[in-house]
Amino acid sequence: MKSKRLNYVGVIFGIIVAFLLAACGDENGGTEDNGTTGDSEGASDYSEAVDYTITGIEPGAGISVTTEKAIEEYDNLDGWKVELSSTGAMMTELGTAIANEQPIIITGWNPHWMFAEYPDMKYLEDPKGVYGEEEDIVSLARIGLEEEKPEAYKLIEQFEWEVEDMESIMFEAQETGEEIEEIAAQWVEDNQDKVTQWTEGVEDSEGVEVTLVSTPWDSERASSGVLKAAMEQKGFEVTVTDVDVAVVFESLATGDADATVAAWLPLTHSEFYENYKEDMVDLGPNLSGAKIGLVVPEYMDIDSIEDLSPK
Ligand code: PBE
Repeated sequence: MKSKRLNYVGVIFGIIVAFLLAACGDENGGTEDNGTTGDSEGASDYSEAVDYTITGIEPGAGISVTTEKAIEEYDNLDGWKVELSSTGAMMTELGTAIANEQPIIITGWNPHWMFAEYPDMKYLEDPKGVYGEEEDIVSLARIGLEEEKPEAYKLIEQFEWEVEDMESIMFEAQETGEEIEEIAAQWVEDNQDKVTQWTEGVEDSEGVEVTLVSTPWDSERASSGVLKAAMEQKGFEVTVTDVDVAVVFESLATGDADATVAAWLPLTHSEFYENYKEDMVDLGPNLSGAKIGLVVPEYMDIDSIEDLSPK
């Protein structure tokens, strides 16, 4: 009697366990059916494989600040970090990863030659919009420049070009190994039709000194180099100084520099811009269609920042 009862309990227990297992199995089966299990397993593999690390650039860059913000804003980036070193180091790590088909997540942007060198890369979707949409590269002047050096102010305000123009200089520098500033000066020689538009109505200004502040990335070495060469045609004596993003904004606010053509807005440099915008003059975009974000090789089977897994 006793053993029969135990048996009965055992059978009931067995049925419950079997039922639970079946239910779990069903759940797994369900997710496998719509394909998301495969994806999220892949994503956690990638996340672990990159050691929950985004490969970044210089600590002072706008994209570095923005990436710290992304790590805070996305719950699924809990425990992640961004490794900050230099653009050169990031490009070397990217090259090695791609050569070995290993996963890597970098802080990427356009215009840059990275997409020409490695065409099979993609921006991860950014549903929270931390990296914004399209960025402009904006010209800013110190307060008082318009009154003190009106011809310089006018030329800088009229300076405007296209992504393709900037890229052509960056690619040529990348391919030939020549200095960007030299190629930029040559570009000005070869593109007088554009230069004439920038210098329209600007009087010759022999010996007028202008100090431009810029950042050390190829994109801004190209634009500052082009503007310098164009201004020199009108007799200006132009100095370009490459500094940290923070110093670009500080030196305009204090009046130590005349102008910059290196501000990425509305997002990349917003932290710096918001601090100082009352103390400088916004001359509008000199280039539209720039972009920043997290970039991965196409062979990584993820599409969105939200496909990554927390540590
Ligand atoms: N960048 C290139 C810079 C601006 C130019 C996107 C790396 C940055 O501040 O992030």
